[in-house]
Amino acid sequence: MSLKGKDEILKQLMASSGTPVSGQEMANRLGVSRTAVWKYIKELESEGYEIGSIRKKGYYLLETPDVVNAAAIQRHLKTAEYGHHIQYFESCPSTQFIAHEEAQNGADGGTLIIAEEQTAGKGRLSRPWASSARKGIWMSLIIRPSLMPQQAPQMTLVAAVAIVRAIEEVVDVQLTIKWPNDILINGKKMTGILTELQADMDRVKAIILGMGINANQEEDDFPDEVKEIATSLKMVTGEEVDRSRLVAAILYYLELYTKMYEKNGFQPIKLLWESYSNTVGKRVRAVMLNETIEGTAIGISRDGLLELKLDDGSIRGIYSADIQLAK
Ligand code: BT5
Repeated sequence: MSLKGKDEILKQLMASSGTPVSGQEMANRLGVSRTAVWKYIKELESEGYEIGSIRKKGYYLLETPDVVNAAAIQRHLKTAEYGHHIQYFESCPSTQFIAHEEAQNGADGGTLIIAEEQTAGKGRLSRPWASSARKGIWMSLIIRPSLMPQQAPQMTLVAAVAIVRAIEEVVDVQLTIKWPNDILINGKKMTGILTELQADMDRVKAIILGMGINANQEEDDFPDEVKEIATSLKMVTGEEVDRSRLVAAILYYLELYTKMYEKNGFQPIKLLWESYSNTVGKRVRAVMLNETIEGTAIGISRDGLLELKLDDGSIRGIYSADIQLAK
């Protein structure tokens, strides 16, 4: 886990939990001068960290701003691989674009790209994704699982289950999953997932898992077009969520379930997924690019397709669609 100087200092201050760490000691550990350490400290203060200092004893952390940078996330991290490399941006067009580039340039599996704000966040079919500053979790994880390209779409469902499990661990809320990529609270969208693929004909090179999680927004933080349909964890519970703790929990469950999927296939994930589904058993309308069909959702197949029983009794597997509950 290699961190830049400033991050390394932040990590040391966090690890000491309030006990002063001497500037000289930090300088020695990093192999830099004491003036360099002082500059890093000033930089951290300008980012909102409150750092105290006691003569002859050193620096200690008084207050941490709510940020989702590498040091904040890695403090909670329990994974073997995911999240050990983190690229953090105050603002960027889309973490998904950056992750694609990094994956093409050979970034390790488990590399996370995360931003406080996206100016051109996107959903499926290039729909816009509202990503207001410092309120949500906007991140893209590069994974390199040993899967065939046709197994990649199921990763959306693997990710949905992982995110639900992680949120349940951190926040007391009731969540449901709407096939394929929405996590809902009381019928409103709280999380969207965008799974994209870099592959040869017979081998996945990288999957870019884009996750947009509404954590601490108020209703007014959403643009008018999504106000009616969107919600955040804070809007439901009334409490601020510790975003970096939630990110670490999500990475933990993503690693666990991705490994499970690679090793044991889709069946265990399918059972978990169905237990959270708000779609199974309901009459739904599936809006696809060139047709719309209605039927009763009876489950998901071994391959992650949504299975609809149509009025003529036939069963149809849906690969990709927007699902609406039929009246
Ligand atoms: C999705 O698409 O739900 C996938 C969203 C993935 C976003 C992440 S953020 C990190 C990474 N970087 C990116 O640029 N993207 C990924 P889809 O199923 O197509 O849903 C898009 C629709 O959700 C929009 O057309 C709106 O109706 C609605 N929407 C937009 N922003 C929203 C928000 N913040 N919360 C809830 N709904 C939203």
